[in-house]
Amino acid sequence: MIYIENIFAQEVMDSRGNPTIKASVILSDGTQASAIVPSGASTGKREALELRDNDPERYLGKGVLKACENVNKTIATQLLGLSPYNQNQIDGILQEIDNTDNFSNIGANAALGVSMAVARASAESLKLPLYRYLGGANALTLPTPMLNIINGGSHADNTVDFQEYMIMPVGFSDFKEALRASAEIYHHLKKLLKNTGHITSIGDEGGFAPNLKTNEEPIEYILKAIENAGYKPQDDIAIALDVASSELVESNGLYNLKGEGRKLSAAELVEYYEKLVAKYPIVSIEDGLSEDDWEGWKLLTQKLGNKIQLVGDDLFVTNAKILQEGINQNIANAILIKPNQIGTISQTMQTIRLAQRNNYKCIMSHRSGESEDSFIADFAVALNTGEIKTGSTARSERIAKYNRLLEIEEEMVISEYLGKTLFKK
Ligand code: 2PG
Ligand code: MG
Repeated sequence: MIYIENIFAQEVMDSRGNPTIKASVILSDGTQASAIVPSGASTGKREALELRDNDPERYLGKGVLKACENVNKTIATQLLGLSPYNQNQIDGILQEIDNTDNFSNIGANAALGVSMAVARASAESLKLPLYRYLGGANALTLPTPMLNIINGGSHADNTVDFQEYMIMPVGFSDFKEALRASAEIYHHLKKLLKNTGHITSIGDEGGFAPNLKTNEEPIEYILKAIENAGYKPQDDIAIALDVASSELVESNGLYNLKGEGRKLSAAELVEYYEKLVAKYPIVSIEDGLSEDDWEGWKLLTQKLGNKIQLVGDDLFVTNAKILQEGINQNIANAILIKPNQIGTISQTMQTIRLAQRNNYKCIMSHRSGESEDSFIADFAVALNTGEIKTGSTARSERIAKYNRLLEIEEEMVISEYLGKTLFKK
């Protein structure tokens, strides 16, 4: 029987220069695999705990040595000798060791690093690609990417309030071509911004971060870039937004659009979204209202729920219990999936399956603080999420995921898996 022989963690860097955990697992057959945990900036209040050292002497308090020690001592002691192939059992033990519902003892960063590394080691020891190990014969679908090409909010130091303006290449039959079109649009957007006197420096997720006057202007720029690149807005390329409005809401319930110098009530903001959706080819809005504004969410879902995708990120925090509550109350129709919001691969899968059973769309997602780890690319294919959000076509930590998806598509074509790649629009 193959068993887990060693587990250890070390502190490495994320894409923002903050420390994060790299967990490694060694199996008795000699297989060694590692995983690096990402980290968010606009985090939801109900996310699982990311354990930081809070020692001001190191990394401005952001060190993760305690979380590493939890892996090296507490977690390793409990998992050594067990089979790596029972992911559910491993993840269940991680939850038991922690004994809270949000990993507030050992840290979700410690738990997720181990959970991912165990899955990867298992796949490698069985000589299966990670997507095939996690998804079995059902792993069929290359996801439609959502590329964040203009960054605002807490991901950039500019005047744009909405956090993410994304393009979705919806009119293509394979991933490779969809990605090519997106990269071409990105370059055209750069040219356009430059020619109109804007800065072309980029934000945390590789999108440009110009100082524009309204939250509509980025959409206008993107539409122009799509046309300049020779594509048709809507038919070839649709627009998706992540407003990340939990970052905009004030204690009086008003949403502060600082860049535009106005404050809106939830009802006014919903009306604004309706106007934007009527005017532009917007197919998806994420976190349109704040995580606590469930009344506002009800209104938003009533008004736009049968027209476009309404995605809960801070709202659901990849948590099956909270998602179930949303399903019961008819709130949103899609969920963003971020494994580190919940803490283990098995819990993430549970949430995805709950969403899929209830016809909620799933979008696999990176965090704004990322690494070269491409786990989520395989995970998206494994669970047929159909969509992935992993930044612009710039910055290697974003490109790592796209390159992995290109590789997976190629692998499926070469192996003539079901005859062709199923890139789902
Ligand atoms: C989001 C994410 C990823 P962060 O809000 O969807 O784009 O940002 O990781 O900062 O929460
Ligand atoms: Mg979000």
